[in-house]
Formats: sequence, structure tokens, C-alpha cells
Amino acid sequence: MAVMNVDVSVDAMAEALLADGYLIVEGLAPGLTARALAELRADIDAAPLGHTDFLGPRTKRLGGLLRRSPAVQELVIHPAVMALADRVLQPHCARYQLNFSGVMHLLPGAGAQELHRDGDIYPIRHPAPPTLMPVMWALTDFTAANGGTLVVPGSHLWEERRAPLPGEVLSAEMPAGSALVYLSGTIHGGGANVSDVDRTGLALQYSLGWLRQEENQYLANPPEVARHYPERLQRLIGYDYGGPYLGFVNGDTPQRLLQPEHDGPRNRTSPEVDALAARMQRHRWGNVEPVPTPPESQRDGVHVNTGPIGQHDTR
Ligand SMILES: O=C(O)CCC(=O)C(=O)O
Repeated sequence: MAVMNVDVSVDAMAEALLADGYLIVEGLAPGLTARALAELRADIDAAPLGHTDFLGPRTKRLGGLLRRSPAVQELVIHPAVMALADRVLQPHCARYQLNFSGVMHLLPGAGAQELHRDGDIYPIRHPAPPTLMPVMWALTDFTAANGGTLVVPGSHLWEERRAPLPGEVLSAEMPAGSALVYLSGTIHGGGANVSDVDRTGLALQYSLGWLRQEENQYLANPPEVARHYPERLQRLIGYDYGGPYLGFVNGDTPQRLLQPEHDGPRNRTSPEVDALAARMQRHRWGNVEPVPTPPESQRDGVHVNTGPIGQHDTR
């Protein structure tokens, strides 16, 4: 497994993450994860079990974590994670953002989750540039027996129909305080908990700032709540431009809503965001195939939808 300790340079970590599709950083923030677990404990105890096979009838889930736990707020903006997102997501956007915050708490007896790609929430075919960089923090030890996340190394580069062979699926074993970082295209899923202890994971995911967030961060953290967060966190959850002309409010930066004293220029973008956008890579959507123009004799003058229905693979 691509396991690294905190002494490894962020460049080396990012290189491994982009090559293998995942990375475990051992012992990244044990103090913070212990605090997060303590702060979330009562809410985890009260959280409902999943009502579908995918959500897991023996798995408790909890969202909207930032307002529940100051330690989670610190984990969201952990410097090593930000440095990885700078290398993985920033090349494809002007701003990256928090996409999702959630606890996945596997009780003994939880079955293995269906393997999947988190990037499939968007209609973009694989392989594709990363849209997401999910981070699974181990709030308790992750073992193969208690349901440590199952990961398929290299699957972010596979043709999308390729299914993993049993020998290609690894269990992300890591002590509490470690982080499993992976990509939108990496096949993964919760493992089966065949032990007699609970497994608690804290999923914090980041996405390109021009995409809709999976968890609605503005409703999870409305202005009266977000006003008390550090500015870095406010911007990361979306109280910022998502790119030039994306996400302004009243023709201005959302920061002015949270910080009445904000005195930047009133604008729908900013020079900084414009400069970052100028450097980002632009992609052609991989699944758009040009439809040939039909011969003149088949055109009726008004009917422009010429693509034969059923021609395209819809999975
Ligand atoms: O619980 C885990 O280890 C992974 C969960 C997951 O991938 C999901 O719920 O989408």
C-alpha cells in the first residue's frame, strides 16, 4: 500500500496519490481526530442507521459536521490536506471547495459496501481529471477486520467498465489519526466489520469550485453560523467565488455577507481568482462525440436533433 508518514514531502505525497489513486498518511493528526471523536460522540450515538444497502443497515452516518465540532473545522483546513488539494485540484479550477463532511460509523456486523467511484455523482466518464479529492480520517483504528475502507489502487486510470479482481482490492489499515486520501476515480467502499469493535471514519471531501457540492454547505452552515468560522474555512465551504463570475451575491463577493467590514472591491470576480482561472487546465468533456451533419437530402429545415436515439452508450 502507498503508506507514508508525516515526514514525507507533500510533493512526494501528491506524486504517489496521482500515480496510485490513493495515499495513506499515518499519524497525520491524532490529537485532532481524538478531539473530533469526543466532540461528535453524542451525535454519533444518536445517528440513524442506513436505510439502503449502500448506506448500510449497520452503519451510522452523520453530516453537517463543521458546526458540531471545532476539531473538524481544523481538520478541514489541515495544512497537509490543503497542500495536497493545491496539487491535485487547483490545476483544474480557480478555487476548490469543501464538498462533503460526514461520519461513517460501522458497527460490528456491518457488511461490505458496494465498490464505487465518488466521482460518479457527476456525469463525467472515467478516466477523467480529478473532480474530487476525498479524505477519510481514521477516528478509530482502521483494520481489515473492522471494515477499513477497501481501495483499488490504480483504478482511477482504468477504463470505466473494468471491475477489480479480488486480489486487486486492498484494505486501508491505519491507526487512528491517519488519513486515507484518494481521487474521484478511485474505486473504493466501506469494508465489512467482522470484528467486535466499532470503526469510525470521518470523510471530508474537496471538489472543483465550479461543481455543485454534494452536501449543501450553505444550508449546513448558514451565514449566522459561518460568520464565526475562520475566513479560510468560510471561503472553503463556498462563501467565496467558485471562479470568475461564479457564486457572487448582490454582484459582490460573499465575504461581504459574513464580514461587514470587508472592504475589497465590489465585483463579480477578483484579480486573484481571475489569475488562478487563467492558469487552470481546460478540458474537453470526454463523452461528447461529434454528431455528423446528415446529408442535405435528410434535413427538413427545422429538425436539428439529428443524433439517432440509442446510438450512445448510457451505461
Ligand atoms: O466507510 C467507508 O470506509 C467508505 C464509505 C464510502 O465510500 C461511502 O459511503 O461512499
